[in-house]
Amino acid sequence: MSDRFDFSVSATDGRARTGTIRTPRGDIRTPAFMPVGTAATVKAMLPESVRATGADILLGNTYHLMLRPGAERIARLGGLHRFMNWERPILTDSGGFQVMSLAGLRKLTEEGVTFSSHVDGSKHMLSPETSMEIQRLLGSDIVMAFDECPALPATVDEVAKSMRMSMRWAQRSRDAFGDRPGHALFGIMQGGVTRELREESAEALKAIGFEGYAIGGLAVGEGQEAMFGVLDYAPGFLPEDKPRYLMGVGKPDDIVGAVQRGVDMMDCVLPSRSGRTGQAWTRRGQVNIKNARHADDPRPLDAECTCPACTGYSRAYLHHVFRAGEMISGMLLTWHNLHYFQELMAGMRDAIAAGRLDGFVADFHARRAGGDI
Ligand code: PRF
Ligand code: ZN
Repeated sequence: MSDRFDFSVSATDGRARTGTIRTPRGDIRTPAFMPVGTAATVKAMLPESVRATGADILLGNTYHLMLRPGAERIARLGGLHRFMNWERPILTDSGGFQVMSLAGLRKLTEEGVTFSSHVDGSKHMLSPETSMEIQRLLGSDIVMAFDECPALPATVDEVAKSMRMSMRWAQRSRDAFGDRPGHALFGIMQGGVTRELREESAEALKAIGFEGYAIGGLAVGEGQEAMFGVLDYAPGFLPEDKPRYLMGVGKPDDIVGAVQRGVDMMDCVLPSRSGRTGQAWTRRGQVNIKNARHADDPRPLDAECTCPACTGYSRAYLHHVFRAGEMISGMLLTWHNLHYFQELMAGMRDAIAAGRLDGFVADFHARRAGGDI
C-alpha cells in the first residue's frame, strides 16, 4: 500500500473535469458521487452492493459516530473501514453542520460548539481539535475541516462573520490534523451567495493549503438558480490541481449543473433516503412507486436499467412491497437509485473525456419528463 494521496485531471470539457483521486485505499474516479453512510451503513445496502452500483467512496459522519457507537470504540475495533466492512476510501464530514441541523441545545463560541445529543440528550463539544481527533480515530481517508454553515435567512454581515470564524477554524483544523501521509484534509469554503465573501474565503483557504477544497453553505434553501449563480464563479477561485467537493448536493439536475461548472465530488442522502420513501429516480424522471397506478403494471421501473430492481421485478411488485411495508422495498429502490446516480456520473465522466458533455447534458434534459412517470 503506497501512502500517496493525489489528484490528476485527465480531461476537461468547458469548465468540467474528469480525473482520478488516488488514495492508499483505492482510486476515486471523478466526477464522483459519494453515497451517504451516516451511521456506518448506507441504509438498506450491503457494502458489496454499494460497490456494485459503482461507488468508489462513501461518506461518514463525525457527529453521528461520536455519539453512537463512539469514536474510541470504533478505533478499538480497528477503525471505521473494518467496522462497517468497507475497505475503500471514506470521507467524513466534520460534525458542525450536523450539530446545527440535528442536535438539541447548542452553544456556539470561537472555541467550538457545545450541544446535547439527539440520541440521549448527553452533552458534548466539538471544535476543530476534537473533530480532527475523532476523524483520526475513525480512520477517515478524507477529513473535512471543522466549519460553520450559517442557517438561512442570514444577513450578509452574519454570513461574513461566520465565514471568517470558519476560516480561523480551518487554520486550527490544519494545525490539529498534523502530518498524516495517505490521509487528506479538505478545507471548506463558505460565504453564502456573496461573491466577495466566497473569494475572501477561497483566498484564506489557499493560504492555509489543503489537499482538496469543498464548497459548503450551498443547497441550504437558496434554490438552484442562486446555487448555480455561485457555482458560476466559486470553483474558479479554487486551485485547478486539487479536487473540488460540493457538499450535500443533490438532485440529478443539480449534480449535472455542478459538474458542468467544475465540481469533482458530491454527496447526498437523496438516492438512499428517497429509496426508503418510495421515490425512484430514472433517466425519464421520477417515479412515485406508492402511486396506485403502478399496482397492475408489469413493466420494470426503468426498462433501460440493469440494476436488480429493474431486471428482476415489476412496478406492480415494487408497489406491493412498499405498500406492505416489506424491507425489500427500501433495499430494491435504494439499489436502483444509487445505480442510477452512479451511471449518471459514469456517463458524465465518459462524455467529458470525449469532449461531448454539452450533448450529454442536452440529452439528459430532453429525456426527463416532468412529474411522475
Ligand atoms: N459544511 C459541512 N458539511 C456540509 C455542508 C457545509 O456547509 C453542507 C451544505 N450543503 C452539507 N454538508 N461541514
Ligand atoms: Zn434500476
